[in-house]
Amino acid sequence: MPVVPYFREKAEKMFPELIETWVSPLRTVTIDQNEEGGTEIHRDAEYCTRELNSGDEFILDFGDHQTGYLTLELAATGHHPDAPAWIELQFAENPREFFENPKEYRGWISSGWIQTEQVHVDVFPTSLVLPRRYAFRYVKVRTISISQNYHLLVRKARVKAVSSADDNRLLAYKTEDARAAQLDRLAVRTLHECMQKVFEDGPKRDRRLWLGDLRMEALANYETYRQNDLVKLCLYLFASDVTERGQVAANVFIEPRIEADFGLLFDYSLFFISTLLDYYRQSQDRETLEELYPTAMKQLELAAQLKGSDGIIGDIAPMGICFIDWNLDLDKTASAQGVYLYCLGDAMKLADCMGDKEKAEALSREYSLLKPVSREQFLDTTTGVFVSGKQKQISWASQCWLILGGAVDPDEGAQILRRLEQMNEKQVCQMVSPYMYHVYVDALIACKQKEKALAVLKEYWGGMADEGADTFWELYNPKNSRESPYGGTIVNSYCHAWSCAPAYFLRKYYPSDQK
Ligand code: RAM
Repeated sequence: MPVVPYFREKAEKMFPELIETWVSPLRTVTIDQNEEGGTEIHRDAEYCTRELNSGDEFILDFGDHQTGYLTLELAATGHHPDAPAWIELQFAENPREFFENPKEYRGWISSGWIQTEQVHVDVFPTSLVLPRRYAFRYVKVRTISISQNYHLLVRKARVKAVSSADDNRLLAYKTEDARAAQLDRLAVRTLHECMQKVFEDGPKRDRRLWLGDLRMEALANYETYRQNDLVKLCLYLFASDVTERGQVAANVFIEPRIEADFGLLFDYSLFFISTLLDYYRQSQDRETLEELYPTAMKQLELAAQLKGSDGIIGDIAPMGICFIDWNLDLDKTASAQGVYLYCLGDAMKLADCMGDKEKAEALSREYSLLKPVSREQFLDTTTGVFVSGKQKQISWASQCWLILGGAVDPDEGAQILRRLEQMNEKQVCQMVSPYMYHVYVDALIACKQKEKALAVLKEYWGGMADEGADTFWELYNPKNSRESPYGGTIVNSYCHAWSCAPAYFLRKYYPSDQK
């Protein structure tokens, strides 16, 4: 994709230093699976007291989610080692990962993401420093083969944990509500782990800057760490490598050099507008607004070309595909219209901030025109809810996005959401990711349903907490614990920043116990 050198050079100077913290395991454990598929964790004899032979194993528990580099101090006892120690390491964010067989994974994304490693060690004592960064709370160390003439000792294990989130800057969140406090704590930890050189989506996978994820991470960041320069860097990274037509990518690699990925997502490109608007509102950084405003407006312009004469977004292929949620059955026609409306509204506000009066007025006219048109096009008069596509699919996503887009007023939006709740679940295409649940909570708040929004936060994110989460997950379908769009849960990420919504919503809308 064509590089924009000025933005590239600016971005290159903005990468943050990572804060390094050495963390030792809290305890050694055993983990068993129970009949319901859950896991049970028990304390075990300390790892450093053991003399290991072939086939022995132990699990280190680091007490919380870590993102970093593991070092093991290895030694040998007995006769002089006459063969290498062959060791396997397995890292798990969620203990369930230990019960999934990597060899059985047949999914469509690379099994290279599965966090296992095998090493051969010839000479003792030695410090075994793993070169790759891992995301985990637990590490299983298993000896595949040790010669009968000696035993292996792991004298010490520790991890050099890395993050660009500075805990000294973390704003306090005070509440008497234990559940809210718990959700906030887990959400902040999730964000902390994903704040690296950029806002990553997840430190296990894809370890990369995605625009849709960035929008939500930035929102949570404004309520927590307020490291706004990291948002700024990410915006410049997206602006620094755009398609020939000027579309920003859905995600960007930063190593070995900055390079946009080739896959394009219609909705993610549009969210450049909202992310810039949110950033400007928080930072009042005029220079960035002025420099990136044309890139933002370009996204709207490209999307506007997809509208038919009726004002409805048609074939979105020229801008890639529409993401919305990881539910593969979802019809995205109505959601795409909602996202367009939502970003049109934000573009209008952005033009206003810029003092670009003419543009702001033109967008405002378009917005007023398109809201009723979208309502009419997608609202089904029989059921009273929005439908999408030829099959007239009813989904949570369509309702939430058209509500957020302003196709209906808050009262009607609230009625629509209530109607959906009363429908038979089988009739409704469900949400499967915290990303989409964030949008649902947002829609509830837009419809002045704060009580309900809080209940959803507590029930959905609380569900993950009750399953033992240390950080919130990429996918969570309370009705299907095997939910994965990838063809296997072993590659799912269990620390995914698009799920840090509780820190954003709780702190912004329910401060100091005003529930
Ligand atoms: C997943 C990523 C990311 C998301 C994209 C669309 O693979 O982990 O979080 O934004 O999909």
